[in-house]
Amino acid sequence: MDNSDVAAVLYEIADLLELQGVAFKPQAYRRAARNIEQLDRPLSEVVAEGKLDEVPGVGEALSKKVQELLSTGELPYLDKLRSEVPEGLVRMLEVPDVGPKTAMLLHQELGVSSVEELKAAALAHRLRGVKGLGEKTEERILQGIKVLESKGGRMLLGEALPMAEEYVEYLKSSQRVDRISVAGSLRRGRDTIGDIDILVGDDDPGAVIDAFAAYPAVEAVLVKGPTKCSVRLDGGTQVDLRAVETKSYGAALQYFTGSKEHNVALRRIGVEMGLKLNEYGLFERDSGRMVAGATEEEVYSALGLAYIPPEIRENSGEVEAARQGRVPELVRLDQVKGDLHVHTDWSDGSDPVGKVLSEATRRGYEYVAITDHSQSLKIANGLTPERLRRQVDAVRKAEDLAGGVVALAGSEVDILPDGSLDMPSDVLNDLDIVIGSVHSRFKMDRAEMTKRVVAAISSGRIDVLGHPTGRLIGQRGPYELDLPTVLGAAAEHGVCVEVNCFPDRLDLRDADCRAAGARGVRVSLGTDSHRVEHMGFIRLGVITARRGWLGPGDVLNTLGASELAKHLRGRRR
Ligand code: DGT
Ligand code: CA
Ligand code: CA
Ligand code: ZN
Repeated sequence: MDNSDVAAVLYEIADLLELQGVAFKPQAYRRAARNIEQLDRPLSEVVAEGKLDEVPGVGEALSKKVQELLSTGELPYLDKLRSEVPEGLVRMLEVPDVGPKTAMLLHQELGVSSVEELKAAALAHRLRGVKGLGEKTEERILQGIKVLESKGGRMLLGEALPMAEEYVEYLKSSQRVDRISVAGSLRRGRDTIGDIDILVGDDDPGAVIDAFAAYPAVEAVLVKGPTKCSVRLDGGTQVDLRAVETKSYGAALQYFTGSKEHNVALRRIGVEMGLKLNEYGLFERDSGRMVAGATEEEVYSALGLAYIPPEIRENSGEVEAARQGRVPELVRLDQVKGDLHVHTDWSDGSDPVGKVLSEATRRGYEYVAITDHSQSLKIANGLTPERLRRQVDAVRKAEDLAGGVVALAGSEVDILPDGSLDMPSDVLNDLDIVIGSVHSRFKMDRAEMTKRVVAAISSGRIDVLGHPTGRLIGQRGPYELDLPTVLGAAAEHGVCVEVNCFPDRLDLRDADCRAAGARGVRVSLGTDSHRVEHMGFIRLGVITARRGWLGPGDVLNTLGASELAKHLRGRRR
């Protein structure tokens, strides 16, 4: 159990207590949980030194529970609470905008005790009759249920990708295997993944299938046969393995990468040419002779198509483009020369500037932008103008010590509800890069929100519009925003739009990236890192940009350090 596991238990206790109508205690549990999360060393160490009760908020009673949890991994008190509260009521807390207080209220007033019942009550407009709730809340809750449903059992790309890579590495190292790749939506890089698909090309796949089923993280083997196996991992993720002969590997990879719609379009082309396409190869319909199959390239080529990268196989114009030999060149990770959105311990990040610069150097970057929050974002310890000026000096000094990597002194400045910026212009003008972001009043109506964002873009003070739609996958939909109008303003004022690479953001999303590219608006890739480990999320942004058909010329941070500086200097002041 690490600190965040312990904190998660305390948060759950707080929710359960609140659902029972217990006063005060929930806040105490949350406070302790927050402080434990923020500790900079393992709780077990603190316990070993007998200093647990020195952690703020952890009193005597709590300290006993935490120790019990750490030593046994269990807590009967939690089990007891869980048994006292209906499970459906707990699941209601997953609906955005439904906290324990609201859930309790709805339970008492309307007898609602599951998400399904909540949805029915909201659709029947029974929520608006409950004191303290109104029409607006009712709409928000319905919207929240929709967001929850849309995520379904899906998992984030940023979670699935490392999980699948680890699995593939394990298979490669434990068994000789001819060919192996991830396939499905994961290979196409969708922002959420239903299940993980892995394809093996080998003429004797028995051993690798056995190894697949014996993977330590497997909780249950669902299906196992000579050419396929499906498992469920601890935590519930399903993984499908398919094995084909090496000579069919390319056709199978094409087939199992999908999308279904893309495959249908390809098969149709095959039919017109008198060919049959399936997961075993491309065959002449009449003679049955195999025309292609070992590689994807030869399959596409035999269909008269240029190779189509997996990320754009969604039947949204790519087949036509490939027929005309006009498949766009897509941006690659190795073309990205720096990260343009990083937080440090000056605001709500946990690492100092120097550590960020070391990580940028380690990644082979030419530059990295330090972009902490501005003062109106109080919970994030946003910087006042004075602190930002001091930070600029600190960034310059750190750059001198860093040995080569360029440190861009920047800010992620709040776009206030009236469209003004949370930092005086003279301070902004001394920065190397400015991201403007909306962090408050998400529920403005469409016209107001659009006006707010366009005002910031037109101010001439920001270089990048940060996480432009504000969506959090599975938690919060995009705010009401007229994106074409925003992109039009960005084009006019030469402002870039961000592809925020954080796994639950990926904002702009793929389709919106494509809209930006079509209007000649460049995107800026930023990880929004709050610790240096997050800087690895950059590849998720690259995948998203690729799904939006963007090439290196559409992405601001493919510029080298000096061209980037020239671009940025030319824009403001
Ligand atoms: P997911 O898992 O929901 O995120 O989406 P996918 O695309 O990974 O779908 P999945 O796992 O059901 O199947 C993997 C691929 O296999 C899919 O992208 C295309 C191919 N595939 C599966 N079923 C069919 C089918 O009935 N027809 C065709 N043409 N292809 C299929
Ligand atoms: Ca899949
Ligand atoms: Ca599958
Ligand atoms: Zn932000």
